[in-house]
Amino acid sequence: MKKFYVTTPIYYVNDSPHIGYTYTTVAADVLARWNRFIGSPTFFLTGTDEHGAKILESAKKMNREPKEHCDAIAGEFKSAWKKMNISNDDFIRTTDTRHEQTVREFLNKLYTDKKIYKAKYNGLYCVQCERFLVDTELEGGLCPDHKTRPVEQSEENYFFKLSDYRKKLIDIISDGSMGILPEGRKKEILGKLKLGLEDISISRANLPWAIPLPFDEAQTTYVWIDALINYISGCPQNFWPANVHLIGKDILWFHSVIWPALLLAVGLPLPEKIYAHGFFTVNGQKMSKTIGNVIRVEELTDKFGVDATRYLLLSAFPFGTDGDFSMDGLKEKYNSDLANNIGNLVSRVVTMVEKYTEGRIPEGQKSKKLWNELLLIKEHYENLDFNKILDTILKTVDSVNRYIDSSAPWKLAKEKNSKLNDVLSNLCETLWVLAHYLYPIMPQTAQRIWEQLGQAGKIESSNFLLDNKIVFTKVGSVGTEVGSVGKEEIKITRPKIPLFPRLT
Ligand code: ME8
Repeated sequence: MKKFYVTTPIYYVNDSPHIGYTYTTVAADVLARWNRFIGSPTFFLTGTDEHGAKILESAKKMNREPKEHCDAIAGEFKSAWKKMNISNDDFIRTTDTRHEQTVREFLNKLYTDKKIYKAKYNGLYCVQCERFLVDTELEGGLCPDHKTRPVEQSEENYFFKLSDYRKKLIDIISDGSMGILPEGRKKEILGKLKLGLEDISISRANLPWAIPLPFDEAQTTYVWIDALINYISGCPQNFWPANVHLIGKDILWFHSVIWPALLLAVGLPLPEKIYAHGFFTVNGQKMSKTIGNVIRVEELTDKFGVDATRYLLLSAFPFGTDGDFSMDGLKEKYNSDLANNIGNLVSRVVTMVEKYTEGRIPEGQKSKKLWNELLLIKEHYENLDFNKILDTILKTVDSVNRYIDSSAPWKLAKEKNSKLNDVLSNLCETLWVLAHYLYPIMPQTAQRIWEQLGQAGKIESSNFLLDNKIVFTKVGSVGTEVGSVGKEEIKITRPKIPLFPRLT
């Protein structure tokens, strides 16, 4: 089975975690959970970006020592991810000794292989972006993203020979040997590369809060070079190259141009895919501290619960595109997709089995595979097409609800018609399969459905996604004693609390 290594950006510790970071991290978690479920050896890395002028400024503002500040915010990220049920295998911090050591080795290799040279540089630096801006990017002299005036910097720095890699980058991006997704982003990067590529400064002369260059301690490492190397320093043996670097579109240039060029320069394999998702606004406005519309993770989890928040983030708009969030929109989606659709289906089926067959999953004719379409989801996961995944799930739930309406089990029960068993057994199987496909997105919900179907243990130990066999296991058995649909011992239980209580 092919290994799977997925990463998120490492987030700046200038601010507490908000739903922008949660968006990317949940998406990466869904991919990691899916890959583990289908049996791939999986490694999922996230972490925090802790050096540079921006972090130093934010520490000063909060009257904290830089490291103390980083510890506090990195701790907030860790607990936010725990709360969101994020299954990262490691959490890398750029202040970790293991990371600093890797950065030194990486830079030393570039230096000894003569991929770095010293030169004078004059430029306009935006601390919030942590990069130099060129004149054509400015709007009225200001950074277009942060609306702040960049500062003029003139110093002697070390430069990486980025321009040497222009042709090679164009080739590997054009022929798809390093994937950039969605397709539109690939075109955007190729377009820019065709215009030219300049060398970049990789060090700073007067910035103490950064990793000193191993070959010239008077200079420190540029924060972006430091940060990108986290994907190597946090990667266990045999997992490189990354299969997916999941990022927002704001940092695509760094990941699709600078990062692969650095890897080519040190002779390491390139990531398989870089996926840049869209950016979202809140009620039509950019999420920012100044506007005061930053949504914290807890605001969503307090209202909707963890699983629903994961679902709502991924379903609000197509993954690769920009979109807008509004609390009203999220609530509407919660009620329609989760309370009325998925939650209601589970409750309908479980209630009928309890009422008509005393909680036993009956044996019946499998006349109809209601869940056939769910099998297509595998391909959507491979393409990171979260929208198609969710659409397929909702379509299936819709058609199962229609199947219930048309087969009217309540009538069959009244008539003591033996077809009732066929219908109920079909429905139980469908919920069983559905729970598997819901698991990566809503792991706790999937587990609850699993338990309501009378299944013991953890749903993630099920083999269904490997062998497509439905095997209902008797509660209390130790894994070897398996039953099939119809075993009397399997009792399904109606939950005391609905999966998704309706919000008013
Ligand atoms: O750029 N919509 O970190 P960062 C969607 N440290 N995604 C959003 C978002 C929004 N409104 N706001 C933030 C950095 N994000 C560097 C990365 S990696 C080697 C170094 C997400 O704290 C999105 O994933 O500014 C975006 O790319 C990332 O947060 C930027 O996080």
